[in-house]
Amino acid sequence: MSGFKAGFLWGGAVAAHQLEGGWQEGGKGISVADVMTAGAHGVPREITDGVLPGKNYPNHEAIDFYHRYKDDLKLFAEMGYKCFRTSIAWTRIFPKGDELEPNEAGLQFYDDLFDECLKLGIEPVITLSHFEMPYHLVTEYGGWRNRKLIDFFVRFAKVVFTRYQHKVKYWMTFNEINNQANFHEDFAPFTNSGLKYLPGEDREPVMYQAAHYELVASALAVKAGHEINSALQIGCMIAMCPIYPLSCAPNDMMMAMNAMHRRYWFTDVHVRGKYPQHLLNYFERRGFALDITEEDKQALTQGCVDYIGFSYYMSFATKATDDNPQLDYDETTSLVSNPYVQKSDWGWQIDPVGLRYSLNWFYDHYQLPLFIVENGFGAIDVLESDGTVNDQYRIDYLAAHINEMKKAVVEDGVDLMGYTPWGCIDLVSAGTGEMKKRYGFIYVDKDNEGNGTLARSRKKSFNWYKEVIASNGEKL
Ligand code: P53
Repeated sequence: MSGFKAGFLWGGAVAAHQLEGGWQEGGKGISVADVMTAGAHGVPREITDGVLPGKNYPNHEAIDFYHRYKDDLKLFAEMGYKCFRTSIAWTRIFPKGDELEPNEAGLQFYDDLFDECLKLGIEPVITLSHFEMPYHLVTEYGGWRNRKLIDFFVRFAKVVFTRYQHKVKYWMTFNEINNQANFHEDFAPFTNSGLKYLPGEDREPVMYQAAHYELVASALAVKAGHEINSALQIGCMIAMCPIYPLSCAPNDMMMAMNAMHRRYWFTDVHVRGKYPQHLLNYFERRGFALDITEEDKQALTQGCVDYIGFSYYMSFATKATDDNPQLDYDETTSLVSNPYVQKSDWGWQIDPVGLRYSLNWFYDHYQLPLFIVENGFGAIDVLESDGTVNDQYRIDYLAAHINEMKKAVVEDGVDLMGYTPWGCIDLVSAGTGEMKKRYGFIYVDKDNEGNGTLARSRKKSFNWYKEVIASNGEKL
């Protein structure tokens, strides 16, 4: 093969809560993203008890895509997008999450959005749950620690699969489901699973329980989706940060292997429909008594995913230490800095080769088609007086990654479906809630405090990416 296959899905990616705004429009309910304030690098976002006066909630307005999507999609079409990845805000369809009937105004919004995409020749790629579950499910049910959420999620999935089956072919269930492997911090458990830990609670088994219910819900959704329409392609979505050993010392290598086990077992369950033995042994060693029924196991085998969607931003590194004889990986304490790579202003390690490695790792393990549904460079952009942004650093980052992606396809034979860089239009950062951590090809005039006209303008990378797509990845 000389390059990317015909029909390669070039595009861009976003998530509903990070760009739509309109947080109370069309009957939308409050989501977990609506109760998170703005933070900064090193300053965590605050998760408040409901929406409180006087706090800065950046997702409430975001970039007002809810009202401006027609113009924004035109800009994506101008770049030549073949596809556009976004999510459906669960709270637009089921405002509280536990209703029996969906909210028609929310369904209509996505009908209009998808129609507009298709009119422009852009195929929607849809995530069902991207960090925005109904907040009511947190306060009433304790989030995904409660088995009842399986039914609520599956109901939501069935409604949208049925409604959009002729408009949307590519789906993913839970965004970056494995982020919650980082359970000591409050961010990932809340955004992934609506988990608020109790003081002194042993967090780790709660995380495994919530993830189990999500994996069962995902499998049931995949099965239902295929029954509704066998043409639907339903994938998982994994945050891939490959974990390297800091040195070639044998125990560093074993530590890295254990770390990969602890961060990527989620993919095993999604793809193979069962838990890897290393994790079952770990549960036993730690005495975690999880609620995993025979019925659940059956469901997992019947809802294996069609492809693996994943994000790639950075690689990690780890090492063995004397105080950790079992070489257990703890994402909060076990990571070390890699001396061979640079970092972004937010401390994310920049490693294009890691993308080629990740593609090979996934393909060696699972032999399923892969879809890079996020990749990008969060940076501070400067708007010049003539309205342009000279973001050569972003072009350099993306070009280096596409180059490695090409090697994985052409030299290594990986089956790659497409590539959708993250935050193709500037939006609210998930991790920090900032506007100034920008990823877009399109600049949005808005700052961290919420000031700005929301005007859009093309950055230098806009024309560059247009050429990349037009040349099917040849002109970098
Ligand atoms: P932000 C951590 C590590 C890798 C990906 O992230 C992550 C996170 C969470 O911060 O999230 C994904 O906005 C996620 C997007 C998010 C994007 O990466 O923190 O799927 O919602 O915006 C970039 O810079």
